[in-house]
Amino acid sequence: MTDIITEQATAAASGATATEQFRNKQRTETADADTKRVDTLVSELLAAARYIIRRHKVTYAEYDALKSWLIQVGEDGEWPLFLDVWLENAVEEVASENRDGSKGTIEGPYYVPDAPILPAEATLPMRDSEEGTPLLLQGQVKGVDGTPLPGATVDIWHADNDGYYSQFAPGLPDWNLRGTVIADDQGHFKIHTIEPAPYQIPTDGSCGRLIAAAGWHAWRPAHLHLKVSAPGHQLITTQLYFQGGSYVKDDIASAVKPELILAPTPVAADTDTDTDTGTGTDAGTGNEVTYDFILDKA
Ligand code: MBD
Ligand code: FE
Repeated sequence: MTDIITEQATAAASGATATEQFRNKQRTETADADTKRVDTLVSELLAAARYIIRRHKVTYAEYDALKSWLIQVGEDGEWPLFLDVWLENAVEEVASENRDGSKGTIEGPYYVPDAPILPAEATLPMRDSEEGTPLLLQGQVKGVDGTPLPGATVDIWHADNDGYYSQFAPGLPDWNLRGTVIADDQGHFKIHTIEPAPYQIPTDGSCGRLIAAAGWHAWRPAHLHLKVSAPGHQLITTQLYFQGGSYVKDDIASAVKPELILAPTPVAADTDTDTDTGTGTDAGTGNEVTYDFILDKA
């Protein structure tokens, strides 16, 4: 890297990081290798593909285009992105169908575990010059019966005002806009951050080529990602969106649910008497919103 050329965000660079993060991930349950289950799932998947080939009379040129595209997805490291954008929503739907608590949604490819531990009221790590409308997200973690949950944690990560995630785009501090907030003994938390911008799938990689070839758009609405947990309760992985924002009704990853749309309001101005001193403490400083998380028992 030279000190003159600014590194650009590339599909291959963010894909390589997403692939590495996925390999490091420790799932609590590992998929069992039951022969019958593998036989059923793979046989049905292949049967569906053969059905489509026959129904649409797929040509050798198209078959070769598919082969070269699939090879390229791997070379770009974009399997995590591809799968999380176009398939994870169905997996999440199945996984959460018996839950009574708050809605979850997909995790996506950009979670990094072990973000800095922060107190119940905290500002996420961010640059001195961090752009974006300040946002205060506050709330309480509770059980389905309404009991406050002591010992809850709210792990939060989101894109910046340009739509970039730290560790997946160059030039951002490692833990920018990522933190593990430890709620207080009543499950309360107050997180100061900035509102993220919508996220665009990289246009220079295989997923971008597919989107262009199919005439789709490449966008996810602005969103906050969260993992909320408490002792004795099921962890929920979720996202929160912003009412009226671009792509809320047209998310390429089909991960928006009505219960996950926030309507933040401007922070009330101070009630001090020095309203005309221009010190900046009187004007409303961005937006605030309250959102409680309800967790099912483990
Ligand atoms: C994201 O930021 C995201 O949340 C998902 C699900 C897929 C790609 C990028
Ligand atoms: Fe995201």
